[in-house]
Amino acid sequence: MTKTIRLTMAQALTRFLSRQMTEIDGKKVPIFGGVWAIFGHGNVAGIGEALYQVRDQLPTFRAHNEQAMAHAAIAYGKANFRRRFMAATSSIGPGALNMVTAAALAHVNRLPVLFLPGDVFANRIPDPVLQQAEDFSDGTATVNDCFRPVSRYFDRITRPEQIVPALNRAMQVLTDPADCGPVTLSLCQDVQAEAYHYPESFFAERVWRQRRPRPDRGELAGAVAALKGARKPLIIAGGGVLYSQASDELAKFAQGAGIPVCETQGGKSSLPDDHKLNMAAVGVTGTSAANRLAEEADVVLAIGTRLQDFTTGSWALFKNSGKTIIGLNVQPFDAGKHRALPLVADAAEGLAELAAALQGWKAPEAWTDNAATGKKAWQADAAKVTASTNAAFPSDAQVIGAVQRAMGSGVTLLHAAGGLPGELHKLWQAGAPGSYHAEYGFSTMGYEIAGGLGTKMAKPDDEVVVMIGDGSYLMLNSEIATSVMLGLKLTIVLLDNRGFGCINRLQMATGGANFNNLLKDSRHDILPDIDFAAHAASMGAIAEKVPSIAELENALQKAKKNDRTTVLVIDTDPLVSTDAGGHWWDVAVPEVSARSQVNAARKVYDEKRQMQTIGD
Ligand SMILES: Cc1ncc(C[n+]2csc(CCOP(=O)(O)OP(=O)(O)O)c2C)c(N)n1
Ligand SMILES: [Mg+2]
Repeated sequence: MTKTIRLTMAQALTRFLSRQMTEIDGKKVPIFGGVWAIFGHGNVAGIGEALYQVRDQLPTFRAHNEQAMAHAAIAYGKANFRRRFMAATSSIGPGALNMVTAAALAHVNRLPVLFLPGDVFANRIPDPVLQQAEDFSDGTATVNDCFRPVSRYFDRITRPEQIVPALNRAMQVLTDPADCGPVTLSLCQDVQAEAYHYPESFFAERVWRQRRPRPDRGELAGAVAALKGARKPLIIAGGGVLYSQASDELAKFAQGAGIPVCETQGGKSSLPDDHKLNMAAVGVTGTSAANRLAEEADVVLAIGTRLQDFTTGSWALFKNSGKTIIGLNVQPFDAGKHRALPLVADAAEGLAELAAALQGWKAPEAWTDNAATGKKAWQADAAKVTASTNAAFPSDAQVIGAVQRAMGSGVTLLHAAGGLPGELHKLWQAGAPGSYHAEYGFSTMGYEIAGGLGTKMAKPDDEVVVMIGDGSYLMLNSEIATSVMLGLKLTIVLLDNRGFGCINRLQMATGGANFNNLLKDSRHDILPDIDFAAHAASMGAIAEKVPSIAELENALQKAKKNDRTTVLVIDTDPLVSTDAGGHWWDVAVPEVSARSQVNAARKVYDEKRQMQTIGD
C-alpha cells in the first residue's frame, strides 16, 4: 500500500516546494529561493501557517506591495539565468490583482515565477466573501481569471488532491527552457485548509537539471548552407544567449567565423562590451556600429531573441532585400518568426553544432574589418556624450558616464523604464554575462527597485546599481524599506527631470503639444518640488541629493563602503537624449489634426513607413 501523510493542501504545497532542488556549479541547492508573501484572509490561515512550518527550508519574505514583491521574485529568476526562482503569495481580490501586471512582465520576458494567489471559497457557502467580485452570469468566474492570459500555466485548486498534478505541471513549465514563464495556482481559501492523505512519494527530494535540446539535422543543414553563402553575416544575441549561459560558445563561434555580434536589451552582456566583435546595442536604441551592419546584413543569425520592435526598428532596420534570418531559438514560436529558417535548439548546443558544421568557414575579411572600424567610430561618439560636465542639469548620458567611471563594469546594473533604457542600451559598457539587467520586454515602471532587491538576493556578493527616473520612483519605491530591513544593499541613482521625460520627448517628436508629461506641463495648483532624498531616508536608506556630476562620482565612491541601501538623487535635463546611433520606431501619428506640427509629423511618418517590411 502507498504510504500516505495527512496534510492540508497548503501544507502539501509548501512541503513539496521545499523539496525541489537544482544543481549550481555542482552544488545541490533548493530551486526555490523563497516565497514572497503579503497575507490577508485569503491566505494567512492556510498558506501562511504552512509557510511557517517550512520556514527553515523555504524562507518567507514580507514585502509592502504585491506587485513589487512579484517583481523581486521575477528579478531573482532572471538574475539566476532561470536556474532558480521564487514564489509569491497574496490574499484574494486586490492583493491577487496587484500581481497581474507582474505576471504579464514575467510572461513577456519568459521568466519563471510561481504565483499563489488566494481565491474565493470553493464551497461557495459564505459568498460573497470580503473582496469577492460576483459575476452575474458565471458562477465559476473570479478575479483571478485575470491571470489566465498572462500565465503559461493556470490552475484553480478546488479540491486538495488537485495540487498533486498541478504542482507537477508547474515544475515542468518553470524548468522548461522553451515554455518557461509564470505559473499561477489559484488557491481557494477553504481548500488551502482542507486535509488529504497525500502519498509520501510526492514529497521525495527531486533535483531538476537544465534541458539543452540539440538541433534537428535538417534544420542545422539549412542554417549551415545559409551561413556558408553569406557575404555580410550578423549575429543578434538575445536574452536566450544568457539563459543558456552560452557566452563562451558565442564568443568562440563569432571569432571562428569572423561574424560581428550585436545585442538586444535582453541579450546585452552576452559578450563583454570591449570584445572586439561586439558591436553592442542593435535597433531603435542601437549603436551606429551595429545598425550600419544590420542595414546591410545578408544573413542574420538571431539567437534567443523575440525580435521585438526595438530590435528590428519596427521591421525597417534590415534593408537588404535578399536577407535570410536564421532563428536559433529553443522556442519554435520565436525560431520561425518572419519566415526565418528555424534552428530550434538550446543556444549553446546550437552554436557548438553550427561551429562544427561550418568547418572553418569564415565571413569575408573586409566585412569583419568594416565592423571594427564602425565600432571605433561609435566609441568616439559615445565618449563625447558620456564625458563629465559642470552643467546644472546634465543629460542622462552624462549621469551614465559618471556611474560607469565610479562603479566600473564589474557591477550589476538594473533598469526598466523611462529614458534610461535607451541610453543605457547604447552607452553602458557591460562586463560579465548578466551584469546588465534590463526589464525591457514589458518596460514596467516600478520594476527597478523591487527588481534590484530580487537581483541582490540572487547575487549577494555583487554591487547592484539601480538607475531610475523620478516617475518610476514615485510609482513604486516601497521595497527600499524591505531592502533596508533585509540588509540587502542597493545603490540607487535617481535621475530627477521632474516628469515623464521620455514620453514628453516622444510627444514632441509626434507633433504633440507638451501636455501632461512633465510636471510643469500638467494641471496643477502648486508645482511639486519633491524631496526624494528625504523620502528615501524616511525608509531607512542613506540618501543624498548631489549637485553635480563630479559630486555624484564622489558620492558613488563613498556609497561603495555603505552597508545599507543608498539613494543618490541628481537633477537632470528632461529634453536631451543621445542623437548618435538609434533608429526610427513606429509610433502611430494622427492622420488628421488641427495642429500643423502633427500634420508635419504624419508626413514624415508616412515616409518612414515605406521602409517597413511585412512578414519577412
Ligand atoms: C507601468 C507603466 N506605466 C506607463 C508606462 C509608459 N511610460 C514609459 S516611460 C514613462 C515615463 C517614465 O518617467 P521617469 O521614470 O521619470 O523617466 P524619464 O522618462 O523621465 O526618463 C511612462 C509613463 C510604463 N512603461 N509603465
Ligand atoms: Mg523623469
